[in-house]
Amino acid sequence: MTEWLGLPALATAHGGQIDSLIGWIHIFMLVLFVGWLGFFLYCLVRYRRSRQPVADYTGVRSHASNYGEIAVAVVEAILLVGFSIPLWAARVDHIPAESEALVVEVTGEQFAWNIHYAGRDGKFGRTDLKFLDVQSNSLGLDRDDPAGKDDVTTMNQLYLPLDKPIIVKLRSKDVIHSFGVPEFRVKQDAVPGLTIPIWFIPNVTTADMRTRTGNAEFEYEIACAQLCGLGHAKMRGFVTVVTPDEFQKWLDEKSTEQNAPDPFR
Ligand SMILES: [Cu+2]
Repeated sequence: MTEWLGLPALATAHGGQIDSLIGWIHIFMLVLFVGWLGFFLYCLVRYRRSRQPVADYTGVRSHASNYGEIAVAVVEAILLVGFSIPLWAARVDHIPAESEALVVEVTGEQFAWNIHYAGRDGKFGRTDLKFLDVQSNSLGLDRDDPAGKDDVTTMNQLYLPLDKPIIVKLRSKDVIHSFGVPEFRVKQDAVPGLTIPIWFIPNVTTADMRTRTGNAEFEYEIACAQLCGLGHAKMRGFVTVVTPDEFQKWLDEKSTEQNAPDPFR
């Protein structure tokens, strides 16, 4: 229904609602635009100098324009109260239970996205500044913490299973970044000092999207949507949506690989 807007392909369960809201706003604004433009043209002709040589300081006596204004305000109130606020509440207030979702911590930094999975136990390992190493441990994960033994971290590579609620807990190490994935209809600032949850259900795998768009190299891209410094333009991450089985396999492999005993310790 909203193809005429030319939005990016849609790949989440809630995205249709966002698109239809955007569609309705465009329709109402088009009506307003045409209405006001028509009124403007009418005034230009009706009050032209040859027809209205002397200014009338009283102006209109009918209430037609008041009714017009009221109608516009009512339509805007309906947009806000009837559509936007309920949709906003559904996105922000009703976050699914963590037990039914996949929780991923995503931490922005200049200029990359750090991704952290809890691993099989579902518990995130402890992080501490003293373990932080820009090269090898950019989240400061304590690998000796039992909860962290199976954790998986990646940089700029977010793997997600299909059709499962995903809760992304957004953080930032330095300045304000913004996590935006256009196909997911998701965009949220990452603010230093805050942990902000967002959630969505991806419903098209990367492979399906490649077939659908006819682009064999298609990737979902996490674009940092806040100008965050000189390297902002190269702050790109990639989301790969796979089937739940493929996801589990990937996570297990990474977990084994990243938590192999260190021969030098
Ligand atoms: Cu950024």
